[in-house]
Amino acid sequence: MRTQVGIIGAGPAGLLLSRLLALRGIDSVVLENRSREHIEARIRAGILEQHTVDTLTDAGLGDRLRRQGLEHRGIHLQYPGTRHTLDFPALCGRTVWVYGQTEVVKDLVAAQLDGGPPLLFDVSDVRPEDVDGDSPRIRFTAADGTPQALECDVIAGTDGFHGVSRPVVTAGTDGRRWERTYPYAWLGILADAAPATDELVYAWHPEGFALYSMRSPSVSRLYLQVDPSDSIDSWSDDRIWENLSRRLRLDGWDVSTGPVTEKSILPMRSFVSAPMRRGRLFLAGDAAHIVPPTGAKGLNLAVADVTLLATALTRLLREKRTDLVDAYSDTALRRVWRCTHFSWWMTSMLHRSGDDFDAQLQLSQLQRVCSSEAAARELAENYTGLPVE
Ligand code: RFL
Ligand code: PHB
Repeated sequence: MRTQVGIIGAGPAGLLLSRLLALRGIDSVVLENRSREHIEARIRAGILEQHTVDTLTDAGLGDRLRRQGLEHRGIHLQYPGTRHTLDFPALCGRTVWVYGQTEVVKDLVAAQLDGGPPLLFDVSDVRPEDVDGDSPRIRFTAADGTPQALECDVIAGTDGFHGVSRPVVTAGTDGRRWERTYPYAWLGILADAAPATDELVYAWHPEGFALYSMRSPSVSRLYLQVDPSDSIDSWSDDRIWENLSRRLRLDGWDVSTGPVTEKSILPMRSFVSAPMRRGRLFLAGDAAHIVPPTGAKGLNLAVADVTLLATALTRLLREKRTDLVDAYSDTALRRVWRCTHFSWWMTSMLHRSGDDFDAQLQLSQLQRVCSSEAAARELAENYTGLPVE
C-alpha cells in the first residue's frame, strides 16, 4: 500500500487534514484504531470559533452546521449577584457557533466515505517507521488481522493525547515538554432539557465553577467543578442538579432539568510538546498539546494546526519546497501558547482553589472584565479566535 500522506487517527484533526489535502489533489489514508460507532459517539467539544466554521464551510462541510448549529453572539459571565453579557460582535466583530464535536466528526466521516480518501477503522499495532528519511512508512494490523505496511511521503500524527506518534517525535528530537495538572476536574452532563439560557453561562461561585452550555434547542450540556479524586458514582443526578441550580442561581431564574443521558468526570491539564515535527512525521491537535476546556480551545486549535499543515504539505509535495514545513512547528506553537495562556487564564479566574485570597483576586478580575471594554475585548478576541497566521 502506498499514499502521499499517511494519517494516524480519525479525530477532527486527522479527518479534516485528509479532506483539505484531497481538495488540493493530495492523496492520503487515515488509520483509526477505534470503530466508526465509537468515534461518532464520543461527547466532547461544543464551541466552534469563526475560523473553524469558515474552514469547515470552505471544505464543503458547512451544510448541516449552518442548518443545525447555533450562532452565539456572546457569553454570560456570572458571580454572586451579577450576570454580565459580553457582546462579541460589538467587542471584536466575530461570533462563535455551538455545534458538537460529534456532529463535526459525523460530517467528516460521511464526506470521507462518500468517495473521499480511504479511512480504515479498527486497526491495531500502529507504528510510524523511518521518519528521518524521505520514505517513511506506517506498520499496522488491519481489522481482519493481516499485518500491513503503508509507504508514505509524509506521516501526520493526529492520534490525540494518548497516541503513538508523539513518543516517536520526542525520542528522536531534542524536544521539550511543559505540563500543568490543575487541582480541579469537570463533571459534565448531557441532558434532554431545553436550555434556559440564550448564551453560555460561565459562573464563579464560592462552592466552585459551573458552566451552562448546550447542544441544540432541546439538549443541554452542563459542567460542575468537582474534586479530581471524586467518583462519578458519588454524584447522583439529583445531587448534580442541586449543585448546578445553586451555583448558577440568579433571582427569578433557574436551570431547566431533564433526563441525564450521559455523565462523566474529566481531569484538567495543560500540556505542550515541542517541536511538533521529527523529519517526515508531523504532529497536530491533541497529539502535541492539551488545554483545559474552560476556554473552549482544544478542537479549534486542532483545526488551526491542520489548516497550516495542509498548506505546508501541499507546498512540499507539489512544489518540492520545504519553507512551510520547516516553519510549521514554530508557527503552530505561537498559536498553541496563546491558547494555552488564554485557557489557563480562564481556568484560573473561574475555579475555586479554596483559598480566600485567590477568591478576592478572581472577583476583582471578573469585575474588571465586566466593567472595562478593553478587558472585555481581550477576552472576546481570544474566545472567538485570533486570526490563523
Ligand atoms: P482526538 O479527537 O483525540 O482524535 C485522535 C484520534 O486518534 C485515534 N487514535 C489512534 N488511531 C490509530 N492508532 C493509534 N495508536 C491511535 N491512538 C489514538 C483516537 O481513537 C482518535 O479517534 O484528537 P484531535 O483530532 O487532535 O482533536 C482534538 C479534540 O478532540 C480536543 O481538543 C477537544 O475535544 C477538546 N475540547 C474542546 N475543544 C474545543 O475547542 N471546544 C470545546 O468546547 C471543548 N470542550 C473538549 C471539550 C474536550 C473534552 N474532553 C473530553 C477531553 C470538552 C471536553 C469534555
Ligand atoms: C461544551 O459545550 O462542551 C463546552 C462549552 C464551552 C466550554 C467547554 C465546553 O468552555
